Amino acid sequence: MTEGKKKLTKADRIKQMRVPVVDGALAHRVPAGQVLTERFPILHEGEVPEYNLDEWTLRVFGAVGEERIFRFKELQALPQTQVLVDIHCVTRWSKLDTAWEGVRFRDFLEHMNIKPEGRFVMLYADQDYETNIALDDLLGDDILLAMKYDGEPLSPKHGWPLRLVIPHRYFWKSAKWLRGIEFMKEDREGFWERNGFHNEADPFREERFSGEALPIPEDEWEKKEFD
Ligand SMILES: Nc1nc2c(c(=O)[nH]1)N[C@H]1C(S)=C(S)[C@@H](COP(=O)(O)O)O[C@H]1N2
Ligand SMILES: [Mo]
Repeated sequence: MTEGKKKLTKADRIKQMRVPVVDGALAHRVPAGQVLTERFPILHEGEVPEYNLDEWTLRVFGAVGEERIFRFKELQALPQTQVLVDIHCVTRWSKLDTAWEGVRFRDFLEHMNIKPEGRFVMLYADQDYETNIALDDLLGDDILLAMKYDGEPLSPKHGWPLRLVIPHRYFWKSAKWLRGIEFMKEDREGFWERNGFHNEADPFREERFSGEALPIPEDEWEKKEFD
C-alpha cells in the first residue's frame, strides 16, 4: 500500500517527546514527564484579545437561581486572595511558585445561587475557547479567578483582565480571557477535551490524553513564546 505518511497529531507528538527526570528536593512537586522552566511560556489559540474594561463582562449562567453579569469593578471589589502555586502544562513544562491574586472561586460562589444539579462547569473564554471541569474541582483554597500575576495586573498575553488558575489540573483548564461560566447538570467536553486530551487532566496522574487522536494543527511547544 502506498499510503502517505500520516501527519502526527499534537497528542502523538507529545507522547514521543523524551524528557529528563527531575531529582532532589523538588522532585515531589514535579509530576512525571514534566520539565521545569523559570520562564513563563505563553500558549493559546487565536489572537490576544483587546478589551475596553468598561464594556467587559463576565456572564454566569446555566443551573443558577438567576443569571448574573459581572463588571470588572465588581470583581475587584470582592475580597482578594493571594496564592503561590506550581503550574503544569500538558506540553511538559512546569513552573514552580507562581504568584497570583484574585477572587477565590469558592468565595465567588457565595455570590451565586447554584442549583444542586449544577455539578459541572464550562468555562467560556476568548477567542472561542472552552474548557470543562467538575464543580468539586473548583472548591479548593488555591483556585482563583485571577486578576494579578506577581503583584501586577495580568499581562494581555497571560489573560488580562481575568483568567482562571486551577493549579491541580493541566494548565489548559486555566482559561485565559474568561468571559462566561456555565453551571451544568451533565459534563460536556471543552476544546482540548474534544481533541484528544483527557477530561480530568490531573498532572500527578499524567492524565494527558483521552486515547483519541484527532488532528490538531497547532504545535504549541515548538512555536511557544516566553516571558
Ligand atoms: N482563552 C484561552 N485560554 C487558554 C488557552 C487558550 O488557547 N485560550 N490555552 C490554555 C493552555 S493550553 C495553556 S498551557 C495556558 C497557558 O497560559 P499562559 O500563556 O499564561 O502560560 O492557557 C490556557 N488557557
Ligand atoms: Mo497547554
